[in-house]
Amino acid sequence: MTGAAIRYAAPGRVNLIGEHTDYNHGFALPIALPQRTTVTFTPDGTAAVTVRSDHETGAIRIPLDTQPGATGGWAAYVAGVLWSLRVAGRRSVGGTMYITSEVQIGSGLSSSAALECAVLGAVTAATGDRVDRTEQARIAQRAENDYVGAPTGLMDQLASLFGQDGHALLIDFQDAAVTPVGFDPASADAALLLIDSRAPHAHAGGEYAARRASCERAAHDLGVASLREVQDRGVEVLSAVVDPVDRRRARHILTDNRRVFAVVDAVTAEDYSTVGRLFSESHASMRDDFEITTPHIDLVADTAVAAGAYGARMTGGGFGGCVIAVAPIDRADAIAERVHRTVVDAGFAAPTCSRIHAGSGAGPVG
Ligand code: GAF
Repeated sequence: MTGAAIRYAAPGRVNLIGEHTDYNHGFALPIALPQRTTVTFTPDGTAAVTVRSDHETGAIRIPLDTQPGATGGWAAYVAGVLWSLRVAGRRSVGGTMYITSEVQIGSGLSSSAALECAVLGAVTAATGDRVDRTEQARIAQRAENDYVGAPTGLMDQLASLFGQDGHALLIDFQDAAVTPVGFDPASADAALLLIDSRAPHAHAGGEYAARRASCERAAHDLGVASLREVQDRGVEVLSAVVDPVDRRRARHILTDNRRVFAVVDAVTAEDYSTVGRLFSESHASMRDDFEITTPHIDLVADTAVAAGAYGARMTGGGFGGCVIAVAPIDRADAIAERVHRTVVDAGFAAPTCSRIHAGSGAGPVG
Protein backbone atom coordinates (compact mmCIF):
# COMPACT_ATOMS: atom_id res chain seq x y z
CA MET A 1 0.00 0.00 0.00
CA THR A 2 1.25 3.43 -0.91
CA GLY A 3 0.23 6.49 1.10
CA ALA A 4 0.13 10.10 -0.05
CA ALA A 5 3.48 11.90 -0.18
CA ILE A 6 4.35 13.87 2.97
CA ARG A 7 6.63 16.91 2.75
CA TYR A 8 8.40 18.10 5.86
CA ALA A 9 11.18 20.70 6.24
CA ALA A 10 13.63 21.67 8.98
CA PRO A 11 16.11 24.58 9.05
CA GLY A 12 19.80 24.90 9.75
CA ARG A 13 20.89 27.22 12.54
CA VAL A 14 23.37 29.90 13.48
CA ASN A 15 24.36 30.21 17.11
CA LEU A 16 24.60 33.84 18.25
CA ILE A 17 26.50 32.98 21.44
CA GLY A 18 27.12 30.21 23.98
CA GLU A 19 29.49 27.77 22.26
CA HIS A 20 30.11 24.20 23.53
CA THR A 21 27.94 25.13 26.50
CA ASP A 22 25.12 22.69 25.61
CA TYR A 23 26.82 19.48 26.79
CA ASN A 24 27.87 21.35 29.95
CA HIS A 25 24.20 22.00 30.82
CA GLY A 26 24.73 25.73 30.24
CA PHE A 27 23.06 28.30 27.98
CA ALA A 28 23.07 29.29 24.31
CA LEU A 29 21.26 31.71 21.99
CA PRO A 30 20.83 30.28 18.48
CA ILE A 31 18.54 31.36 15.64
CA ALA A 32 17.04 29.09 13.00
CA LEU A 33 18.09 29.97 9.45
CA PRO A 34 15.63 30.57 6.63
CA GLN A 35 17.51 27.84 4.67
CA ARG A 36 15.84 24.43 5.06
CA THR A 37 16.21 20.75 4.31
CA THR A 38 13.05 19.20 2.85
CA VAL A 39 12.07 15.54 2.90
CA THR A 40 9.43 14.15 0.58
CA PHE A 41 8.33 10.83 2.03
CA THR A 42 5.98 8.38 0.37
CA PRO A 43 5.10 5.57 2.81
CA ASP A 44 4.59 2.15 1.18
CA GLY A 45 4.18 -0.18 4.16
CA THR A 46 7.42 -2.09 3.47
CA ALA A 47 10.11 -2.78 6.07
CA ALA A 48 12.69 -0.38 4.63
CA VAL A 49 13.18 3.26 3.67
CA THR A 50 14.83 3.87 0.29
CA VAL A 51 16.42 7.29 0.30
CA ARG A 52 17.83 9.57 -2.38
CA SER A 53 19.26 13.07 -2.13
CA ASP A 54 19.71 15.91 -4.58
CA HIS A 55 23.33 16.17 -3.36
CA GLU A 56 24.28 12.51 -4.03
CA THR A 57 23.88 9.94 -6.77
CA GLY A 58 22.15 6.62 -6.23
CA ALA A 59 19.55 5.32 -3.78
CA ILE A 60 20.29 3.77 -0.38
CA ARG A 61 18.01 1.16 1.19
CA ILE A 62 17.77 1.29 4.98
CA PRO A 63 15.89 -1.56 6.74
CA LEU A 64 13.68 -0.29 9.58
CA ASP A 65 15.57 -2.57 11.98
CA THR A 66 18.93 -0.98 11.04
CA GLN A 67 21.70 -1.06 13.66
CA PRO A 68 24.60 1.40 14.24
CA GLY A 69 27.38 0.72 11.77
CA ALA A 70 25.10 -0.69 9.06
CA THR A 71 24.74 2.55 7.06
CA GLY A 72 27.51 5.15 6.69
CA GLY A 73 28.00 8.52 4.99
CA TRP A 74 25.17 11.06 4.71
CA ALA A 75 22.49 8.35 4.85
CA ALA A 76 23.65 7.45 8.39
CA TYR A 77 21.68 10.48 9.64
CA VAL A 78 18.51 9.05 8.08
CA ALA A 79 19.23 5.53 9.33
CA GLY A 80 20.13 6.94 12.75
CA VAL A 81 16.71 8.58 13.08
CA LEU A 82 14.93 5.30 12.17
CA TRP A 83 17.09 3.45 14.71
CA SER A 84 16.64 6.11 17.40
CA LEU A 85 12.84 6.16 16.94
CA ARG A 86 12.81 2.41 17.50
CA VAL A 87 15.04 2.64 20.61
CA ALA A 88 12.66 5.31 21.98
CA GLY A 89 9.75 2.90 21.54
CA ARG A 90 8.31 4.92 18.66
CA ARG A 91 7.01 3.56 15.37
CA SER A 92 8.43 4.15 11.93
CA VAL A 93 7.24 3.05 8.50
CA GLY A 94 8.91 2.06 5.23
CA GLY A 95 8.70 4.01 2.00
CA THR A 96 10.69 6.16 -0.38
CA MET A 97 12.31 9.39 0.67
CA TYR A 98 13.73 12.22 -1.41
CA ILE A 99 15.85 14.88 0.26
CA THR A 100 16.63 18.37 -1.00
CA SER A 101 18.62 20.89 0.98
CA GLU A 102 19.42 24.59 0.90
CA VAL A 103 21.58 24.27 4.05
CA GLN A 104 25.25 24.42 3.14
CA ILE A 105 26.93 21.13 4.14
CA GLY A 106 30.13 21.21 6.24
CA SER A 107 29.86 24.93 7.08
CA GLY A 108 28.83 24.51 10.70
CA LEU A 109 25.23 25.50 9.96
CA SER A 110 23.79 22.21 11.24
CA SER A 111 22.93 20.59 7.97
CA SER A 112 22.95 17.32 9.93
CA ALA A 113 20.39 18.46 12.53
CA ALA A 114 18.24 19.87 9.70
CA LEU A 115 18.32 16.49 7.97
CA GLU A 116 17.59 14.54 11.18
CA CYS A 117 14.69 16.81 12.16
CA ALA A 118 13.15 16.80 8.67
CA VAL A 119 13.31 12.97 8.49
CA LEU A 120 11.88 12.67 11.99
CA GLY A 121 9.02 15.03 11.19
CA ALA A 122 8.16 13.20 7.96
CA VAL A 123 8.21 9.73 9.56
CA THR A 124 6.16 10.74 12.63
CA ALA A 125 3.68 12.53 10.36
CA ALA A 126 3.33 9.23 8.46
CA THR A 127 2.82 7.10 11.58
CA GLY A 128 0.53 9.68 13.19
CA ASP A 129 2.48 9.43 16.47
CA ARG A 130 2.53 12.61 18.51
CA VAL A 131 6.08 13.24 19.69
CA ASP A 132 6.65 16.58 21.39
CA ARG A 133 9.46 18.74 20.08
CA THR A 134 11.77 18.30 23.04
CA GLU A 135 11.54 14.52 22.69
CA GLN A 136 12.08 14.87 18.94
CA ALA A 137 15.27 16.82 19.67
CA ARG A 138 16.51 14.07 22.00
CA ILE A 139 15.68 11.34 19.47
CA ALA A 140 17.58 13.23 16.75
CA GLN A 141 20.53 13.86 19.08
CA ARG A 142 20.70 10.16 19.95
CA ALA A 143 20.80 9.35 16.24
CA GLU A 144 23.81 11.63 15.88
CA ASN A 145 25.58 10.47 19.07
CA ASP A 146 25.01 6.72 18.96
CA TYR A 147 24.40 5.91 15.29
CA VAL A 148 26.58 8.45 13.46
CA GLY A 149 29.13 8.57 16.30
CA ALA A 150 29.43 12.35 16.84
CA PRO A 151 29.33 13.24 20.58
CA THR A 152 27.37 16.48 20.08
CA GLY A 153 24.98 18.28 22.45
CA LEU A 154 21.33 19.25 21.99
CA MET A 155 21.58 22.81 20.67
CA ASP A 156 21.30 22.22 16.94
CA GLN A 157 18.21 20.01 17.13
CA LEU A 158 16.43 22.38 19.56
CA ALA A 159 17.21 25.35 17.31
CA SER A 160 15.93 23.54 14.21
CA LEU A 161 12.73 22.41 15.93
CA PHE A 162 11.85 25.51 17.99
CA GLY A 163 13.02 28.28 15.61
CA GLN A 164 10.74 31.33 15.36
CA ASP A 165 10.69 34.04 12.74
CA GLY A 166 12.30 37.21 14.10
CA HIS A 167 13.41 35.54 17.34
CA ALA A 168 16.53 34.09 18.87
CA LEU A 169 16.11 31.16 21.27
CA LEU A 170 17.49 31.38 24.79
CA ILE A 171 18.11 27.74 25.70
CA ASP A 172 18.74 26.44 29.20
CA PHE A 173 20.29 23.01 28.68
CA GLN A 174 19.66 21.97 32.28
CA ASP A 175 16.08 21.16 31.30
CA ALA A 176 16.06 22.00 27.55
CA ALA A 177 13.78 24.99 28.20
CA VAL A 178 13.53 27.32 25.19
CA THR A 179 12.56 31.00 25.60
CA PRO A 180 12.11 33.10 22.42
CA VAL A 181 13.82 36.52 22.47
CA GLY A 182 12.83 39.13 19.85
CA PHE A 183 15.78 39.57 17.45
CA ASP A 184 15.49 42.09 14.64
CA PRO A 185 18.79 43.95 14.09
CA ALA A 186 17.38 45.80 11.06
CA SER A 187 14.98 47.72 13.31
CA ALA A 188 18.09 49.32 14.87
CA ASP A 189 19.83 49.82 11.48
CA ALA A 190 22.14 46.90 12.20
CA ALA A 191 22.77 43.73 10.21
CA LEU A 192 23.79 40.20 11.12
CA LEU A 193 26.31 38.98 8.55
CA LEU A 194 27.11 35.33 7.95
CA ILE A 195 30.58 34.82 6.50
CA ASP A 196 31.27 31.28 5.34
CA SER A 197 35.03 30.71 5.36
CA ARG A 198 34.50 27.58 3.21
CA ALA A 199 37.01 25.77 5.42
CA PRO A 200 35.08 22.58 6.21
CA HIS A 201 34.63 21.40 9.78
CA ALA A 202 33.52 18.02 11.23
CA HIS A 203 32.18 16.89 14.62
CA ALA A 204 33.05 13.25 14.47
CA GLY A 205 36.73 14.30 14.50
CA GLY A 206 38.71 13.99 17.73
CA GLU A 207 38.90 17.68 18.68
CA TYR A 208 35.22 18.07 19.57
CA ALA A 209 35.36 14.94 21.74
CA ALA A 210 38.60 16.16 23.34
CA ARG A 211 36.94 19.46 24.37
CA ARG A 212 34.04 17.57 25.84
CA ALA A 213 36.39 15.28 27.80
CA SER A 214 38.31 18.32 29.11
CA CYS A 215 35.09 19.87 30.44
CA GLU A 216 34.10 16.57 32.07
CA ARG A 217 37.51 16.29 33.77
CA ALA A 218 37.19 19.87 35.06
CA ALA A 219 33.72 19.10 36.47
CA HIS A 220 35.10 15.95 38.07
CA ASP A 221 37.94 17.91 39.72
CA LEU A 222 35.33 20.33 41.11
CA GLY A 223 33.24 17.45 42.45
CA VAL A 224 30.18 18.30 40.34
CA ALA A 225 28.27 16.47 37.63
CA SER A 226 28.46 19.38 35.18
CA LEU A 227 30.12 22.81 35.00
CA ARG A 228 26.66 24.36 35.28
CA GLU A 229 26.73 23.61 39.00
CA VAL A 230 29.58 26.08 39.59
CA GLN A 231 28.31 28.77 37.20
CA ASP A 232 27.26 31.15 39.98
CA ARG A 233 30.53 30.82 41.88
CA GLY A 234 32.62 32.80 39.36
CA VAL A 235 35.78 31.74 37.53
CA GLU A 236 37.85 31.79 40.77
CA VAL A 237 36.33 28.41 41.60
CA LEU A 238 38.33 26.96 38.69
CA SER A 239 41.60 27.15 40.63
CA ALA A 240 40.67 23.67 41.91
CA VAL A 241 40.87 22.24 38.37
CA VAL A 242 44.13 20.28 38.26
CA ASP A 243 45.18 20.55 34.63
CA PRO A 244 45.77 24.14 33.38
CA VAL A 245 44.41 23.32 29.93
CA ASP A 246 41.20 21.88 31.41
CA ARG A 247 40.99 25.02 33.56
CA ARG A 248 41.06 27.25 30.48
CA ARG A 249 38.48 25.09 28.71
CA ALA A 250 36.16 25.41 31.72
CA ARG A 251 36.78 29.16 31.90
CA HIS A 252 35.48 29.50 28.34
CA ILE A 253 32.30 27.67 29.33
CA LEU A 254 31.62 29.80 32.42
CA THR A 255 32.38 33.10 30.67
CA ASP A 256 30.40 32.25 27.51
CA ASN A 257 27.38 31.27 29.64
CA ARG A 258 27.57 34.72 31.21
CA ARG A 259 27.88 36.39 27.81
CA VAL A 260 24.67 34.66 26.66
CA PHE A 261 22.66 36.69 29.19
CA ALA A 262 24.57 39.87 28.41
CA VAL A 263 23.71 39.43 24.71
CA VAL A 264 20.04 38.79 25.54
CA ASP A 265 20.00 42.08 27.49
CA ALA A 266 21.78 43.98 24.70
CA VAL A 267 19.52 42.54 21.97
CA THR A 268 16.46 43.48 24.01
CA ALA A 269 17.83 47.01 24.40
CA GLU A 270 18.66 47.03 20.64
CA ASP A 271 22.23 47.91 21.61
CA TYR A 272 24.10 46.18 18.78
CA SER A 273 27.43 47.77 19.52
CA THR A 274 27.39 45.92 22.88
CA VAL A 275 26.27 42.75 21.10
CA GLY A 276 29.31 43.15 18.84
CA ARG A 277 31.70 43.65 21.75
CA LEU A 278 30.37 40.46 23.37
CA PHE A 279 30.72 38.57 20.07
CA SER A 280 34.38 39.59 19.89
CA GLU A 281 34.98 38.62 23.54
CA SER A 282 33.44 35.23 22.83
CA HIS A 283 35.68 34.81 19.81
CA ALA A 284 38.77 35.60 21.91
CA SER A 285 37.63 33.06 24.49
CA MET A 286 37.22 30.39 21.80
CA ARG A 287 40.63 31.30 20.36
CA ASP A 288 42.64 31.53 23.59
CA ASP A 289 40.82 29.37 26.17
CA PHE A 290 38.87 26.77 24.21
CA GLU A 291 41.30 26.76 21.26
CA ILE A 292 38.76 25.87 18.58
CA THR A 293 39.42 28.65 16.07
CA THR A 294 42.06 28.60 13.33
CA PRO A 295 44.29 31.37 11.89
CA HIS A 296 42.01 31.43 8.84
CA ILE A 297 38.86 31.92 10.97
CA ASP A 298 40.63 34.51 13.17
CA LEU A 299 41.56 36.47 10.05
CA VAL A 300 37.93 36.50 8.88
CA ALA A 301 36.68 37.72 12.28
CA ASP A 302 39.46 40.30 12.76
CA THR A 303 39.02 41.69 9.26
CA ALA A 304 35.27 42.10 9.70
CA VAL A 305 35.92 44.18 12.83
CA ALA A 306 38.71 46.19 11.17
CA ALA A 307 36.28 46.97 8.33
CA GLY A 308 33.71 48.43 10.69
CA ALA A 309 31.72 45.59 12.27
CA TYR A 310 30.70 46.10 15.92
CA GLY A 311 32.11 42.63 16.59
CA ALA A 312 32.51 39.14 15.12
CA ARG A 313 32.84 35.55 16.26
CA MET A 314 33.11 32.07 14.91
CA THR A 315 29.82 30.19 15.27
CA GLY A 316 29.35 26.44 15.74
CA GLY A 317 31.60 23.57 16.72
CA GLY A 318 34.83 25.10 15.44
CA PHE A 319 37.97 24.46 13.36
CA GLY A 320 36.39 26.03 10.29
CA GLY A 321 32.89 26.88 9.18
CA CYS A 322 31.32 30.31 9.59
CA VAL A 323 31.89 33.65 11.30
CA ILE A 324 29.01 35.93 12.25
CA ALA A 325 29.47 39.68 12.47
CA VAL A 326 27.08 42.34 13.68
CA ALA A 327 27.51 45.68 11.95
CA PRO A 328 25.84 48.95 11.04
CA ILE A 329 23.68 48.18 7.99
CA ASP A 330 25.48 50.78 5.89
CA ARG A 331 28.86 49.05 6.49
CA ALA A 332 27.67 45.60 5.39
CA ASP A 333 28.81 45.75 1.76
CA ALA A 334 32.20 47.28 2.61
CA ILE A 335 32.81 44.57 5.25
CA ALA A 336 31.94 41.79 2.79
CA GLU A 337 34.24 43.29 0.17
CA ARG A 338 37.18 43.82 2.58
CA VAL A 339 36.91 40.34 4.13
CA HIS A 340 36.82 38.79 0.66
CA ARG A 341 39.90 40.70 -0.52
CA THR A 342 41.97 40.20 2.65
CA VAL A 343 41.23 36.49 2.99
CA VAL A 344 41.90 35.73 -0.69
CA ASP A 345 45.12 37.79 -0.57
CA ALA A 346 46.22 35.65 2.40
CA GLY A 347 45.86 32.54 0.20
CA PHE A 348 42.62 31.15 1.64
CA ALA A 349 39.44 30.17 -0.24
CA ALA A 350 37.13 33.01 -1.24
CA PRO A 351 34.54 33.44 1.54
CA THR A 352 30.87 34.10 0.93
CA CYS A 353 29.01 36.77 2.89
CA SER A 354 25.27 37.22 3.31
CA ARG A 355 22.86 39.07 5.56
CA ILE A 356 20.71 36.71 7.59
CA HIS A 357 17.66 36.87 9.83
CA ALA A 358 15.97 34.45 12.21
CA GLY A 359 13.62 32.01 10.47
CA SER A 360 10.98 29.57 11.65
CA GLY A 361 11.40 26.02 12.95
CA ALA A 362 10.64 22.62 11.45
CA GLY A 363 7.19 21.90 10.05
CA PRO A 364 5.10 20.40 7.25
CA VAL A 365 5.40 21.94 3.80
CA GLY A 366 2.33 23.02 1.85
C1 GAF B 1 28.06 21.58 17.28
C2 GAF B 1 27.30 20.59 18.15
F1 GAF B 1 26.51 19.80 17.37
C3 GAF B 1 26.43 21.32 19.17
O1 GAF B 1 25.84 20.39 20.03
C4 GAF B 1 27.26 22.34 19.96
O2 GAF B 1 28.06 21.70 20.93
C5 GAF B 1 28.11 23.20 19.01
O3 GAF B 1 28.86 22.43 18.10
C6 GAF B 1 29.06 24.09 19.75
O4 GAF B 1 28.36 25.03 20.50
O5 GAF B 1 27.19 22.31 16.47
